[in-house]
Amino acid sequence: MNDQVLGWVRAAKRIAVLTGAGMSAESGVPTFRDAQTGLWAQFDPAQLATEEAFRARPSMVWDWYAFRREMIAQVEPNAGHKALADFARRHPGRMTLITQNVDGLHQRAGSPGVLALHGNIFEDKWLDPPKACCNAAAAAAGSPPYCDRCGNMLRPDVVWFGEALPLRTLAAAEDAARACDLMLVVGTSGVVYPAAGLARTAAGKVVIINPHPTDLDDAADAVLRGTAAQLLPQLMED
Ligand code: BV8
Repeated sequence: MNDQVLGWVRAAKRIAVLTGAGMSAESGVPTFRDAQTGLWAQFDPAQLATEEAFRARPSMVWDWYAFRREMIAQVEPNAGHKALADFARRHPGRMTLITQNVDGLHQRAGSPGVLALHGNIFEDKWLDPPKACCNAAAAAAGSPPYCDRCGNMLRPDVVWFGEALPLRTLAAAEDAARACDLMLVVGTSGVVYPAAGLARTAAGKVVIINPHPTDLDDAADAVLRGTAAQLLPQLMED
């Protein structure tokens, strides 16, 4: 373990953590870089995770999310998720956890106040603004479920490409980046904005934890070539 980075963690009063899909890789959740499986193998997630794709092929996109939900429901938070949650519990108010992940694993590990920039794959919302007849609890079964009075469809409550991030969540994440004296950037390729931009607005030192090079390596004060479940328990041991 890098003693200099360990020293930065021990000395930091305000730690911001930004995580991506690599955070959940050791729980068994494929990352976006990983090849897609089955029916969706020929699609790039950035093509599927869009309102346009959903309106064009609602049942295929809905089934992709249903497949991902079923897979995520069967996995557990890994040692990396737990190390972050346990640190936050031992040091209340010292860490702000910002995630691009929609899998809810940080929340299940017990991390408080998770800033989920891209939503939650297990939540639904109406595709079009709901009318008085649109009652999600009574939606007609289907892929996707829909309002049998007006035809409005339910969609996953995640942020698709081309959609704005939840303003308050993003503002809180930007505040945490500007106020931190250390930012840990874990398991993200740093390709998707505005989330990746947080690593470039961090006031404090930036430490990247990733087994492979990322688009953010140039912004880092230190790069730890390793995995989330291996390195985070060592880093967050205090
Ligand atoms: C928006 C939810 C505007 C859905 C996702 C500049 C500024 C603003 C926008 C843009 C911009 N440039 C381009 C854009 C547009 C776009 C974008 O960024 N495109 C990219 C492709 C270039 N951004 C958007 O569209 C965003 N919206 O800007 O709206 C706007 C404003 C006002 C009004 C209207 C519109 C919305 C982006 C959110 C998209 N939704 N997820 C779903 O999940 O289905 S993004 C999704 O992909 C994930 O949430 C995640 O964010 C991203 C994948 O990235 P990573 O998490 O980094 O994962 P990846 O697989 O890439 O990498 C994994 C990493 O882990 C690797 O580095 C690997 O080495 C590492 N790893 C592997 N194993 C391990 C590991 N690390 C540690 N341990 C291990 N064991």
